[in-house]
Parts: sequence; structure tokens; C-alpha cells
Amino acid sequence: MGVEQSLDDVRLRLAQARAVTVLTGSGISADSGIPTFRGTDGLWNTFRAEDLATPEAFAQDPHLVWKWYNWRRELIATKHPNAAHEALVEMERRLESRAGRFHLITQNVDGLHRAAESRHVTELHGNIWRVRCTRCEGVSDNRDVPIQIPPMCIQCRAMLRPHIVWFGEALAEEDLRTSYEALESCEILLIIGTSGLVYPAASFAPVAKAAGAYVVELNLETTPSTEVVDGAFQGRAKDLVPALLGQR
Ligand code: BV8
Ligand code: ZN
Repeated sequence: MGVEQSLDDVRLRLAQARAVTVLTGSGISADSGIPTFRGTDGLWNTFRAEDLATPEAFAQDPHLVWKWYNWRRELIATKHPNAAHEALVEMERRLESRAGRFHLITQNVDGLHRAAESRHVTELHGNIWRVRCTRCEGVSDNRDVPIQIPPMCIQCRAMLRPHIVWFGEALAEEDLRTSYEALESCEILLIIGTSGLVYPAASFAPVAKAAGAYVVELNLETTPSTEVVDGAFQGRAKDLVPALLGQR
């Protein structure tokens, strides 16, 4: 990690930056009451990712996988963006007001960045409020809570699946292209609330660093990235992100 930085040093850098990219993980939604994947209250603790978030699991038992997603939809439906999501909307507004560039890449499928009205967002792992037909591949919004299990396609009557990237599935080409473009052209990369274990998102910090970005990690705990970033701050996103705008 670079020379000891204060959060205020980062705030000043941000205030002058012309291009900022942000990568978020489930830690940014923890303060909205949505359990993270691997923390003590982790979602995966009660469910094994291998059992549920894979195409094999869905092929073997679509009802079980849909019951899990329905449980998460019911949980997320009552949650709202927190001060960290809102601070990122304000950061985007400030960059744009000075003709700068801002791009938000999220691993989260909860839709809270869109709900907070972030505009330049790439949902790398999909969105829990969108479904995709297993036959005609049509993608549509579906906010039914609870959702009919299994939901069927109105076009071709085949079963619908969550429009989410499961383990072992490729990410959308367009999302990867947009993400690498944002990582390779930013002055600052902020990494917020991710354990940095899931690829390809886990490789984004070195990609940005190699392209000359100043990389800052905001996370409750240290992660494998903590040693390689330029600045690392431990704390809750709802406190740290607004502080980067001088809002605390
Ligand atoms: C692919 C959808 C190839 C499900 C998700 C071995 C080595 C390297 C790679 C692999 C490997 N074995 C397998 C792989 C590939 C695999 C992978 O990376 N596995 C890992 C586990 C090793 N990756 C894939 O399969 C990807 N696809 O590689 O395709 C390919 C190419 C061509 C053709 C075919 C295939 C697909 C990855 C996407 C998987 N889908 N989600 C669903 O969500 O329903 S990933 C899942 O984990 C979630 O989406 C989540 O977003 C993501 C990352 O988790 P985090 O967001 O980081 O959450 P976590 O709980 O881990 O951490 C939260 C952090 O927040 C913690 O550090 C905590 O301290 C902090 N925190 C908590 N509270 C707060 C806080 N911070 C701040 N404030 C707080 N209040
Ligand atoms: Zn269909």
C-alpha cells in the first residue's frame, strides 16, 4: 500500500479528478439491511453458492433455485438505498457538472444503485428484478413478490430463469467491454464493499492500477486487495463514502 493516506487526501484528489470509476460489492448494501455473501451474517453461510447460484443447480432443481431467489426478492423488496448509494449519485453529479466522467460497476444484483438513480451503471452479475427465458432468451423486468414458481415465458411458454450471472457462466461481453474501458481510462478507482474473491471483478484493481489509476479500497475488513491498493480505509460504506464528498 502507498504512503499513509488520510480520507481527506482522497477527498481532495476526488474533487480534482476528471475520470472516476467505482466498483461495488454486497458490502455497500449491508447498511440497507441486505446480508452480504461471505460475512458473518452472510447469505452463503446458510446456502452454499455451489448448490444454488450455478446453471447445474438450476437444471437439476429449478424450484429450489427459484425458492432461494424468491426469498431474496422478498428480502430486498423492503430495502432502500443507503447514504453510500446516495453519495455515489452525488459524486456522479459533481463529476458531470465539471464535464468529468463517472462509471459505476456493481457486482450486486439487488438493483439499489438504479433505485438511488445512479446513471452510468454496469450490473456485472445481472439484476434480481430481471428474468430471462430459457428458450427464446427474452429478458424482461419482473417485480412480482412472491414470484410464481416457476415463472413461465408469455411468448413461448418455456421456464424463465433469473437474469443473473451464475458461477461458471460468462459475463456479458458488452458489460466486460464497458468495465475494462472504465477501468483503463480512470484517474481514480474506488473499490467499495467487496471481499475481492470473485473473478473477473477480483482482477479489476490490478487492471486499473496497471493503467495508472489511483486505487482506493473502502471496506469493513481488509481483503486480498488491501496490500496492493494506494489507499485502504476500514469502516462502514455509509460513513466512508459520504465523507469522500465532505458530507460527514
Ligand atoms: C466466469 C450471482 C468464466 C449469484 C455471483 C478459481 C480461480 C479463479 C476463478 C475461479 C476459480 N474457480 C472458479 C472461478 C470462476 C468464478 C470465481 O471467481 N469463483 C470464485 C468463488 C473463486 N467466477 C465465475 O464463475 C464468473 N464467471 O469466470 O466465467 C467463463 C468464461 C467463458 C465461458 C464460460 C465461463 C461468474 C462470477 C459471477 C458469480 N455470480 N452472483 C447471485 O448473486 O445470486 S457472485 C456473488 O459474489 C455475488 O454477486 C457478489 O456480488 C459476488 C462478490 O461477493 P461480494 O460482493 O464481494 O460480497 P462478499 O460477502 O464476498 O464481501 C462483502 C464485503 O463487504 C466483505 O469484505 C465485508 O467485509 C464488506 N462489508 C460488509 N459490510 C460492510 C462492508 N463494507 C463496507 N461497509 C459495510 N457496511
Ligand atoms: Zn420464451
